[in-house]
Amino acid sequence: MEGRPAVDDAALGREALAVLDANWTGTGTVPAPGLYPHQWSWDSAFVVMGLARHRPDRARDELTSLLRGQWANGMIPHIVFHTREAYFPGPSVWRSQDNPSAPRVLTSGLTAPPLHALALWWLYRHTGDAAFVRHVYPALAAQHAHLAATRDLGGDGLAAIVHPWESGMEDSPAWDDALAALPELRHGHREPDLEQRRPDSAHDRYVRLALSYRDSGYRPEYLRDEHPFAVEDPMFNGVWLASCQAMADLAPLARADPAPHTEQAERIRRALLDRLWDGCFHARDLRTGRLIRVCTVGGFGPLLDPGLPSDRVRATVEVLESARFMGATGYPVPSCEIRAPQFDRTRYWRGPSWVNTNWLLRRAADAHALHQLGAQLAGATLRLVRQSGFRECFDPFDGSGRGCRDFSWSAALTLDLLADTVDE
Ligand code: 2M8
Repeated sequence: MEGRPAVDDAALGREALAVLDANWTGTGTVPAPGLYPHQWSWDSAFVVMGLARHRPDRARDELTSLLRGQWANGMIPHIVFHTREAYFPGPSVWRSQDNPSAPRVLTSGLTAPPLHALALWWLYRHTGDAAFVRHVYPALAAQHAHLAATRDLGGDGLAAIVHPWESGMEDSPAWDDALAALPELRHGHREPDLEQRRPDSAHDRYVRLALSYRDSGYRPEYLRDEHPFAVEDPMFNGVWLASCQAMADLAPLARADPAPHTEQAERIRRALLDRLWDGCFHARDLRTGRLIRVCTVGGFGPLLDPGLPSDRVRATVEVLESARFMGATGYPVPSCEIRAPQFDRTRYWRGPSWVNTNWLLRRAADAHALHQLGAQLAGATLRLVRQSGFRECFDPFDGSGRGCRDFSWSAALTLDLLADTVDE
C-alpha cells in the first residue's frame, strides 16, 4: 500500500490548488492530464464548487467555458473537446459538427448528471455574484427544459439515461444486464483512425450504443421508439432534483419564475418514490420495465432532496451505514454494496470509493441535519487524499489509490471540505 509523507491542512490545500492549476488549460480544467485531456461536464461542475471560495474568477470561467459546448436544443454534452489531444471516443466518433443543433466547438453527443445549477448556486452562495447568476441562468434553464422534453421516456417525470456514460458511473454493475441484453447493433465497424482505449467487449458495446444514437441524428424520437438502452437512474435524477431546487432558489436573482423549477422538483420526487423505491432506491430499466436489483452508491442520490420524506431518509441512511456499505469498509463509500457478487474493490464504479460521491452524500447528510454522518464522510474523504493523494478513486478497505493521479474533482472537493473545516 502506498503512503505519503504527512501533510497538514494548509499544505494539503496548496497541493490541491497546484493540481487544479496544472490541469487548467487556459480554457477549462481537464479531469486529469493524459487520460482525460478535455473538459468533462460533471467534473467541471465539481471543479466550480471546489474553486468557489478560492478562485471565484476561475470557477466562473470554468462554467462559462463548459457552456460554450451547449447545444442549441439545451443539451450540455458530457465532453467538450477544447484541445487537439487524442482521446477515444473523440470528435470523429461523435461528429457533433454534422448536427445543426451543435455549437462550433466540438463535443460528444451524450449528456451527464445535470449538476450545473447546483454548482451555480454554490458559487453564488460563496461569492454573492448575482450578475453571473443572471448571465448563466437561461442556459441552465434550457438544459433542464431539454431534459424534461426529451428524456422523460417513462412518462412520469424522471430523466432517462440512454448510455452508461451519461450516468458518470459507466462501469457500475447497475448497467450489466441492460448491456448484455443489447441486440446486435448495426455498427460492427471499427473507427479506423483511432485506437480504442479499453478494447474489451463492454467498451465495445458502449461505443456501438453511442454510434447507433449518433447515426439516428441524435433524434429524441429515436430515443423514445428504438434506442435499446434507457434507464431511470436514482443518482442522475437525485442530482437533477437538487439542481431544480437550486434553479428555484436562484430564480429571483435572474428575474425568472421559480414555479416551473419547484414543480419539476416535485415531479421528480414523486416519481423517484413511485417508480424507483423498493426498500431503497434502485435504477429502473425502461426496456424491460424492471427494477435493477443491485444496490450501488447511485441509489443514495435521492438523499440530495431535502424534501425526501423522513421515513425514506431513515431507511436509506440505514442501508448506507450498514455493513452492506460504509459500515464494513474503513474508507467510505464503496460504489457497490460489498456483499453483491458484482462487487470488485479494484474496478471503477464496481467497488472503489470516490471523492465526488462522498462529497455529494456529505451534502445530502447536511440537507437532513445528519451532522454526525456528514462529519464522518468529510473526515474519511480527507483521510483518503491525505493518505493516497488526489487519486481518481480509492480502495474502500485500505484506502490505497486507484486510477489516475492528480485528478481534478478529488483536488477540488478536498479544497471545499478543507474550507468547511476552517469555517466551523
Ligand atoms: C469516467 O468516464 C469516462 C467516459 O466519459 C471514461 O471512463 O472514460 C467517469 O468516471 C466519469 O464520471 C467522469 O466524468 C470521466 C472523466 O473524469 O471519467
